[in-house]
Amino acid sequence: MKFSDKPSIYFIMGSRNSGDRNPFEVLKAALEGGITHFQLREKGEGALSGTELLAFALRCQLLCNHYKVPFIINDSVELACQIGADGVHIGQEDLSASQARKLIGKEKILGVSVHSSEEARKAVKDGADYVGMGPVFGTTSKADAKKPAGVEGILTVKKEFPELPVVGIGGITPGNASLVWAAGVSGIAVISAITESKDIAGQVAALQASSKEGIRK
Ligand code: 3NM
Repeated sequence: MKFSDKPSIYFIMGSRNSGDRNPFEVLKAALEGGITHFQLREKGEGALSGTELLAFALRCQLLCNHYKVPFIINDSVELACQIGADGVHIGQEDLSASQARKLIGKEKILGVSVHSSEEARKAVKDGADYVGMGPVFGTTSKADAKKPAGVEGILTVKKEFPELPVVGIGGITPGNASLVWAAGVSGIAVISAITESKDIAGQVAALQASSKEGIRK
């Protein structure tokens, strides 16, 4: 269930990301298309909370379980533990990765967003299974996103930690993903490339195909 040698297509979505479409239909189409990981990231205006978020998360989890795709929760270790999610993803502003690892146990997936080698070093020490690095390109999906960083940071982290799975994020599409794969990532994480696509399964296939254009290490 953790990161493997297979290129990972890591889909991220919350209830506010699917526009006019039913989020469960979008998630189902993405799962059908072959995403390898799903992260529930509930943010923004009108974000669900409490029992509504719990119900939403449980439906997403059921779908992911059906397709045997790891179900990862952004930020809330509490929610992840409550429903037995497969993992959590945390940022630098959340609780520390070592605290998160203690709370979720050894078997669950722990992902940490990092922006430098120093943060990556700490994430590794704290027990992260993978790190997310971004935004690689410009993104409109994250209100407080930093400036696009390109792939330099990814190259630096991969040099120091060749075995550490790195997932690139931010503005990634089938058209530019090969640049990210070429930097040595294990996976690419996307929101809008999938949520805004008319042909979701085709888009997931195109993201997968892009990994063959890049030179994966
Ligand atoms: N985190 P899209 S960028 C959730 O830089 C998220 O850490 C980022 O959405 C980071 O694929 C981002 O639509 C948004 O650009 C990714």
